[in-house]
Amino acid sequence: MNKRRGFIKRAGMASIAAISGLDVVFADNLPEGMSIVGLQDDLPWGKDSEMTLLNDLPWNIEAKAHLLDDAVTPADKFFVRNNGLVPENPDAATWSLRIEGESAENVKTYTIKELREKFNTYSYNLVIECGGNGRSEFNPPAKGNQWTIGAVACAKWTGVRLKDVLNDVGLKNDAVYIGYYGADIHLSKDPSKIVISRGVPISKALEDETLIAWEMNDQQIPILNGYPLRLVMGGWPGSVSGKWLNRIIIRNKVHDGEKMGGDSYRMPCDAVAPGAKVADEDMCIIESMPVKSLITSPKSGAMIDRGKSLKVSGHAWAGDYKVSEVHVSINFGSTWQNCSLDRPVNRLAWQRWTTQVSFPKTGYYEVWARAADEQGNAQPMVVPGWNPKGYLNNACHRIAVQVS
Ligand SMILES: Nc1nc2c(c(=O)[nH]1)N[C@H]1C(S)=C(S)[C@@H](COP(=O)(O)O)O[C@H]1N2
Ligand SMILES: [Mo]
Repeated sequence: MNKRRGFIKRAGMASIAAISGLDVVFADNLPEGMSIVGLQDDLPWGKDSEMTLLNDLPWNIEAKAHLLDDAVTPADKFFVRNNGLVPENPDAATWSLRIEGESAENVKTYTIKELREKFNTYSYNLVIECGGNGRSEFNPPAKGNQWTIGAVACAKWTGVRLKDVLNDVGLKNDAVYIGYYGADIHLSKDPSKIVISRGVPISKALEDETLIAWEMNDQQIPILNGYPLRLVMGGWPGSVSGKWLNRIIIRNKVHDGEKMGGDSYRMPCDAVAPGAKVADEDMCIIESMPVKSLITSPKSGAMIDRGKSLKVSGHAWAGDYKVSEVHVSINFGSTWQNCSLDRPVNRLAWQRWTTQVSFPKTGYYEVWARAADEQGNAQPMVVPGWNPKGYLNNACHRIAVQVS
């Protein structure tokens, strides 16, 4: 961590309280993912100073749950997951996107201006969640960024439909997959090495909501999040939403680019015991992400007076599917109460849920939230299926509340 710049100053909870004068509420033993991270200097790139820096080479930055309360995640609270180095001085005016491949009828190159002029523009609110969000809780531990709960966001994305562009290029009958390439630079700085080149089956590529986007929240995309052009495919692991997009290839087989094979973004096809070795042929590519939710208000560590009820709210999402219900529990899952749940503003957007909670007596409480999707799948209360890289932890989120 922080091999280069050392942004995070390590400090014990007591000294944080002393330095900042903050009331650090029962901080010592908060549940996993709820602890208060050491003080850090302001993050660069305009990210909110409360975001957590996991790594600065490459940049990896996550949100805390209470930062994700907005229906549309603002740029300064949008997580960053980089596998390589940010391209130097990318420029929207000169950027181009090339489409080719063995299953393309033609090879075509478009500037961003040409994309805007030639095709209809669409905007959708789309959830991007890193496949490794929640990784920090697996045991045995998985290598990689130790994401807690904040590698997820739902912004408004604007661009053209990938399907309109693919149809303009022409798909051969044998087209089954697409793959992307971006302009980021391998950590080794070796120009022949590719940072990441993932893809999706043609069916996902041809969905209405699959965008080649140049705007996030009506602004140019922040450079860390892919300026000037990126793919956005809601509901699938974030790694399919290629940033700094400059090339797409149309494939007649499953795309075999960097991080499509091995343990990358793949899960054991059948569940395995924690720590098991899994043969390559027994690993399956992750597609739609599992149902999940966050409690975004109040912030964990809330202190309330006895007799007052507490408004609890957050978001829920379920990959390609809709969330059908959200429940909360204040007694460690013994009983659950139903929350009110909004419809998504469009397909693949997260859904707001809200409820009012009353606590029967004084003491320490946790509020747990549990979403279920329209297929009948609910979130597990503890960490689900272990896998080598620690993907798809969709266990219930919980916050601590002290009633006195
Ligand atoms: N070119 C490129 N695209 C990329 C990545 C990358 O490192 N390089 N990271 C991927 C991963 S693993 C995720 S989770 C998302 C994160 O998007 P964000 O950084 O905008 O949050 O981008 C994806 N697209
Ligand atoms: Mo990711």
